[in-house]
Amino acid sequence: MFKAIDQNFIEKNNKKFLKDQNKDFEYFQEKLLKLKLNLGLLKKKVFEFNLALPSWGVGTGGTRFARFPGIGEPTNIFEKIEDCAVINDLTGSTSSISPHFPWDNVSDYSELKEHATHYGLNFDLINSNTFQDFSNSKSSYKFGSLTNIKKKIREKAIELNIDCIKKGKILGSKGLTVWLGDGTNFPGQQSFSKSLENYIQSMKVIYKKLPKDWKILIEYKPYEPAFYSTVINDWGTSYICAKELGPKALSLIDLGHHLPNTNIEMIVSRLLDLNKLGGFHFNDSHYGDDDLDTGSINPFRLFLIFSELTNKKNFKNFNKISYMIDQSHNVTDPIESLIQSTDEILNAYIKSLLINSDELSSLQQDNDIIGINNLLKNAFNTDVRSLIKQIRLENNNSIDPINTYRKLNYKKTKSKVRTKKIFSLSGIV
Ligand SMILES: [Mn+2]
Repeated sequence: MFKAIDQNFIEKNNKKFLKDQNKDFEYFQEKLLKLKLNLGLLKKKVFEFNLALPSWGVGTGGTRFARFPGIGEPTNIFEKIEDCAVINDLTGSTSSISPHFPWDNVSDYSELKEHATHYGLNFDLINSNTFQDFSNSKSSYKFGSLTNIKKKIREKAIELNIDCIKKGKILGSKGLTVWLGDGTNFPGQQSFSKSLENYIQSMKVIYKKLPKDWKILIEYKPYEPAFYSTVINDWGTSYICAKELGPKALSLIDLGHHLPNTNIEMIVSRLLDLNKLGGFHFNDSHYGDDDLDTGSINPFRLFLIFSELTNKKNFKNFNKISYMIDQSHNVTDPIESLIQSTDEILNAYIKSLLINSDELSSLQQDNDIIGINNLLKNAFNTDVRSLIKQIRLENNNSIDPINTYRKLNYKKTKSKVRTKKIFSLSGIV
């Protein structure tokens, strides 16, 4: 750690927040005593939680209309790693990066791994991209990739995924996330049944190539880019495929990949009960897959999701699940958004740990609904920020990461060296 930012700079900046922090943390500790919670244990749980950053998230995203890039944007995966390291040096919670291939293709993957290690980062799950063409070849993904009616195109998409596994092995990753844009815009355009069958057959070939200690995550989404039907459209379809493939196949929940008002926390519970919850893509949304910053719209929902993950029954599996941020930063500096989102996720996580599972069960036994509501709201309304700050202080990270980051003038400095024009990718990913 502390390769991207001088540790002394962080420490110096922390000093001006110390007085307030000590006061706030004292108050929080009193709260913990009342709740009969062990501070050491709580700190350990937060410290052990790892959140992966998406390589594409440090660049400015865009809508399908346009992209408005900021200054000093990373122009390649090496620079993206550098930006991720800035976030990790400041927050101490994001020591891994999730690459996307072919976007992040390089000529030497050992060199890439070394570069990340130098910055104190490792590689999380690999993402394969078969939702766009990367060459002018005739075998286009226009009508689908792993589910395409043409065998030759399915084989090409399978090959791309296998290639991702090969790259991931060198990088030290332990899994592959597959999300497809495959679907249709017209009734009757494709057979629902045949395309799902093609998907399962294609995934079986990829599954066979997985190393022993790898997992493969099936990400679902109801619509977009296909607007009439999507092959892997919901958690049920994802679960059926994961079950068909075997124990290494699990479902991935991207919070934005649901129709409005879907009870996501209930899906979390279901998939946990079925032992098929493999990972999360965190973001927030208001209308559809908006890819807004996590917790910026509905922090209470995020808290309820974590409450399912951390309850007495499920917590043993908490650290087996992969957690990643997946959002598109159109109007902010992506580094600031990712710091803020990390804070929102930690806030929701810690607040969920304040819920007493036994007390909740007993209130449920009595059908004491107001009591239950109070129990949840008391946890949700507790200000846990001083705990996050304290952990950062003790681990030499920044008490106020955004403040420290702004003092760095990082992007302005980078804009002098990152002068290469980036290929403009419009569209949310
Ligand atoms: Mn996603």
